[in-house]
Amino acid sequence: MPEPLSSGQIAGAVSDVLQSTAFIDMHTHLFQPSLGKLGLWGIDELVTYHYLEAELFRSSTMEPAQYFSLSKRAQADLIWKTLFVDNAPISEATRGVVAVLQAFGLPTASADLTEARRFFESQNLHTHIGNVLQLSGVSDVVMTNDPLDPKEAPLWAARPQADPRFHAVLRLDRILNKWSDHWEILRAQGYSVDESASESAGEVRRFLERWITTMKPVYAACSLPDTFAFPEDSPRGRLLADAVLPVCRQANIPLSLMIGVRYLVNPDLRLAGDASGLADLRALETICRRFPANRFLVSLLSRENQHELCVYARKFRNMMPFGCWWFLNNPSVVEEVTRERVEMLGASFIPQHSDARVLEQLIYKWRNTRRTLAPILTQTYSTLAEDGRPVTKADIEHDVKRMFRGNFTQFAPAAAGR
Ligand code: FIX
Ligand code: ZN
Repeated sequence: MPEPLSSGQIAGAVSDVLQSTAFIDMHTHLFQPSLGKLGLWGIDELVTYHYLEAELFRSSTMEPAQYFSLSKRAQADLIWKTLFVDNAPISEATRGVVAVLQAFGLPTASADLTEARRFFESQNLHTHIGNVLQLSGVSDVVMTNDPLDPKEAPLWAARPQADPRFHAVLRLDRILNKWSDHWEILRAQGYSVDESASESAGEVRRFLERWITTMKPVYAACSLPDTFAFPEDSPRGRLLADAVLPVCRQANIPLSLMIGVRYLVNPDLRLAGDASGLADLRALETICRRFPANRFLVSLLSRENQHELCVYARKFRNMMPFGCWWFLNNPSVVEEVTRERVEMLGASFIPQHSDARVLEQLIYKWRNTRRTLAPILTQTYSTLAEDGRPVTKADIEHDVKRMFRGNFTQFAPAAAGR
């Protein structure tokens, strides 16, 4: 019988377990090396992350159009000067860049990016990926792969070499949210589909099956607006019910629903132009109830939707809440959301994903997650011990492994291959 921890030992045990458990990062925009230039890394990409672009325009008089006409290097120089030199990098996203520089022993308060550029330019990508995963405490990275992305789709046709550390995801935003812009592309590829998608379900199933064979995705995914409704008399409503969900059942993969985006509320900001909105979760309720044989990984963008999500997770075991997505990925909100999830769901949820778009972001996003979770888990186990149930290190290991590995591989067994 493992020794129960004394109240003074719990914090140390929690921190040990968080540090020693390798996490599965179940949603990123990173790419395996064989997908080439799609994968972003290095200081210029870190500094021009769309989170920082949004912050730049609050501290600079430059018009977005002028900013986007600059070279990547000039954009990075401007953001570095504005947000890291002229102002202290106190926001979550700017502090993240500082943490990455520190992790590689680079100066964090330089006047420019010369030394940082020299360091990253000297890295061998394969070795660098290994170092970054090591520093982040991450064993597996789940990508976001779009079969209709004109840059990405041809790369898959060339049968890219798989990397066991990277897992593919079949991203369906263009099919479900932008059917009117994309049905003719499917038709040009030989699928007899129609504009209203009233006669297209069979052909879309054929398209999805082909890409499941090509990508071997661990799940399918789609982000959805705050106005998402289901059922809905629309191409999205029809294709979700008659194509996507049947194919997911057949392939035994879950569908990830990321709900609550207000797309391009300020289009001038491009990727930084999206916002969040409160969603009516009755769509989610209906989908979970109507499709019990499907599994759903669910993340919601609105802070105000988080309580309902916990309640629905208690009603539908085919739904797995995950992550504090995008604008929620800030310690104050992660803390609030995670405490409530532990109180209502125990360890039956996935606390976080990184949503990293640049490789080295894994370092600070997972450092922050471990830093925010440590006091929450310490208080959770201390309260349990206080209430009379002795706590062992094995209990903590079990729950942390479940939250950052087991819950995901239970819903997405293809990811457990390794
Ligand atoms: O839809 C998504 O996967 C979002 O995460 C992204 O579109 C978003 O731009 C992002 O990078 C959030 O962190
Ligand atoms: Zn994302």
